[in-house]
Amino acid sequence: MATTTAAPTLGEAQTHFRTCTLCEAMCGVEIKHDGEKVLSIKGDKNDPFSQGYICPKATALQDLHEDPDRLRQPVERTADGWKSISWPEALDKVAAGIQSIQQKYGQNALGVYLGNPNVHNMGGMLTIKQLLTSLKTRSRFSATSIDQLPHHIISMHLFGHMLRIPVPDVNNTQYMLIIGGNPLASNGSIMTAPNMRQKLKDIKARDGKVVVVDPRRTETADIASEHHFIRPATDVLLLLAMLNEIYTQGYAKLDTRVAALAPEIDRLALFAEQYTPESVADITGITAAEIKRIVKEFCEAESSVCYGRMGISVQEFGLLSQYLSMVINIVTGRLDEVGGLMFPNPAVDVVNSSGPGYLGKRHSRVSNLPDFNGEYPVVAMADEMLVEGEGQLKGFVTVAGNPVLSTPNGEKLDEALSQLEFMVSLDYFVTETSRHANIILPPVSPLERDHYDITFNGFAVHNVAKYSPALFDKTDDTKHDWEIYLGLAERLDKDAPEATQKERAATKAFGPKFLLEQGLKYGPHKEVTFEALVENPHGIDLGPLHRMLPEAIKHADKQIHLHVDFYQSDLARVKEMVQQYNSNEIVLIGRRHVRSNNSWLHNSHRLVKGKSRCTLMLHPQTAAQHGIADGQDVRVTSRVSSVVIAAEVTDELMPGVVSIPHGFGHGRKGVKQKIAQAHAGVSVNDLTDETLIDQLSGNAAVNGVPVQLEALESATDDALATAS
Ligand SMILES: Nc1nc2c(c(=O)[nH]1)N[C@H]1C(S)=C(S)[C@@H](COP(=O)(O)OP(=O)(O)OC[C@H]3O[C@@H](n4cnc5c(=O)[nH]c(N)nc54)[C@H](O)[C@@H]3O)O[C@H]1N2
Ligand SMILES: Nc1nc2c(c(=O)[nH]1)N[C@H]1C(S)=C(S)[C@@H](COP(=O)(O)OP(=O)(O)OC[C@H]3O[C@@H](n4cnc5c(=O)[nH]c(N)nc54)[C@H](O)[C@@H]3O)O[C@H]1N2
Ligand code: SF4
Ligand SMILES: [Mo]
Repeated sequence: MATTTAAPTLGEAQTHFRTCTLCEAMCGVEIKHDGEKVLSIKGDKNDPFSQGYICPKATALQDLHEDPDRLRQPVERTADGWKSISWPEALDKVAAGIQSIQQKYGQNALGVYLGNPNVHNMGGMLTIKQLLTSLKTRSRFSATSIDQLPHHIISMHLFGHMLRIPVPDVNNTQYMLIIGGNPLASNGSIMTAPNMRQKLKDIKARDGKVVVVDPRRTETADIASEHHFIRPATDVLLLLAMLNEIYTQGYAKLDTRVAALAPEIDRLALFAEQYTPESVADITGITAAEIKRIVKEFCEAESSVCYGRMGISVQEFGLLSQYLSMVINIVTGRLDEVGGLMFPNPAVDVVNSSGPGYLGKRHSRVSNLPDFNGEYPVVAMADEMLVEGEGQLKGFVTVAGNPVLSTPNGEKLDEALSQLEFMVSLDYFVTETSRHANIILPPVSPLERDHYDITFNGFAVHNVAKYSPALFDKTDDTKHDWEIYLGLAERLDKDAPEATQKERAATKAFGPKFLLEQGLKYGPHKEVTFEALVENPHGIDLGPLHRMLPEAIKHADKQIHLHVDFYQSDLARVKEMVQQYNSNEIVLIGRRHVRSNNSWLHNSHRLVKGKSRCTLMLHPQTAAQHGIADGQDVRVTSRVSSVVIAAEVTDELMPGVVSIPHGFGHGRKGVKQKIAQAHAGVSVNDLTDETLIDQLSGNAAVNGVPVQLEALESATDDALATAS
């Protein structure tokens, strides 16, 4: 037992402090327990970072831990269904399965997909390279390419490392422009910031402004100073027009400390030359006068920051849009300044221990899409399995991922997975994806492992450090993710170099916290030792964000490389989009709800109870045009498939835009999550299109997907009247 109370006795209420690992916000939780069971989960008021804040999902830590559907033992798929097998047998069989594929078809015929929860897992983060090295395959994929890939490419280009990503200094800004992010539902992303509701209210309370640009009037928009609807995937035009206006009005500051670090800065004026606010108003849906006012207020505010998230990352111009957002921060003097976009200074700086990243060293076999840092885009995955020829994927490993629900054209991937010769999933559940596996290897629950946030301290809006021991000891017949990785690595890579063998042995003997200690030793805060972390169970406050340039730049010349030519080349695609734009098309976007977490917390009754959240949101005017009434079933059809889903008519959506949340679709045969199955919904990724991508980065484009709507049964006149 590793709790913060000494000599615990079973049955007695004790208190344990830890960091919630379910989303990026890193909230401190206070867990009352009796040594065996969780009694309550509350916010930890003494956590210097989250100060008592938690969201409704925190209780899911308990639900997940106790979930009877969660696997505790490896299972093997047999003709008579799933059968439990022992760990040694499971690991041996998986290793044999992988080796057999690679011997028969070559190393790269084995694919691997890493899902999102990997980055929330200390042991996983610190040891995943052991697994990846031992798999010896170049066919790697991850959720990055349906998420934050643009951020990595920009940071690699500009600052010399894919993980050197600046974040909004929300605690100090006087003007926050949020384009395509909904932190009130998501609790923030690439911006680790618990209690965004309070932080945004604070901006307004100090006479600042919060401005939201989003095709949906979101929970965040509701508490903002103002909200502007925008046609999905046209943000690139808004951002170009903003840049144009910044130069036209003489707001560009080219003599700042940071501008002096960017030799190409003089070339940026020409970038947006053709894109006046007037020229983009019709397509974006935002008037020229409004764009000009936003620019004026942004530039004249004491401090300001432009922040874009999923809404602009995961669409056809994801990389160029994020680049323009960064460029706007740079030319207005907001990068590396208080209240602007600033670099965190975490106690374990992963930038020190990983490569800078690279783009397009190789291209995917079938779709010829560029890899990033050794990973091909997820949109390429199904074709790599389905299209015959040398290098076709015949075996597959998924680690903490559910790509059938989370990546475009899920039905095609579903089909592709069913044709593999061998598949293994590291997952808690028999999911839409892992049901195709021959063997599922389940790790322990988040409450059974220790944690230091390797990833999200790097995106935190205030510098902190916190270590949480495991709350409950795991039993002997269960395994950590990292133990599974090592178990496979030992079997697959017996001849590994001595250094690798040594690291494996040490990790096995001391656990991944030995790697954490090393990370702390090489980090920038020498006072943050492992012992200091143990002595401060609520966490250590390392102070507000501060100027980090030029030291934070990893390029040898300590300069910001704007790569203007690379980004400017994408303007040809923008021009084409403008020429072909069809404003009558209905387009689909996604959404998140505060009680959701991608595809995998729908088996918690507390989180899914109440009215169904898997609905098609659409504006009354769009509904009326298609004869759709509130609650009526609608067939939504895209290039790839169609789904039937109930309409939720609401003026939250911009006319012409419809929204379906992702992560649902649990009705597929063979899934074993009873509560989720009872709230199955449909998968929006059965509509999203693997051929609709951001060509510059290879990132998926799940926002702005053209769809057709068809009301399934004629609605009554009464219902139609309420919809119009
Ligand atoms: N249309 C649309 N699609 C999207 C998005 C969108 O906005 N719209 N968002 C995208 C984004 S941002 C992301 S990050 C991806 C997520 O995509 P994925 O990572 O593929 O999917 P998740 O739903 O997070 O599934 C995680 C799986 O890991 C398991 N799991 C949870 N914790 C652990 C653990 O500690 N160890 C192991 N081994 N398994 C664990 C869960 O049971 C679950 O099956 O989805 C993307 N897909
Ligand atoms: N409750 C909850 N929290 C989560 C998650 C979850 O599933 N549930 N997932 C976690 C993960 S993995 C991530 S990556 C983060 C994501 O964090 P966020 O990016 O903050 O989350 P989203 O809700 O996807 O916000 C995207 C917003 O963009 C808008 N949008 C869609 N298309 C466009 C467009 O073309 N232009 C513009 N301007 N806006 C557009 C959507 O309406 C939406 O409001 O959330 C994390 N936190
Ligand atoms: S906001 Fe995120 S980290 Fe905080 S309690 Fe909710 S799920 Fe956990
Ligand atoms: Mo994500």
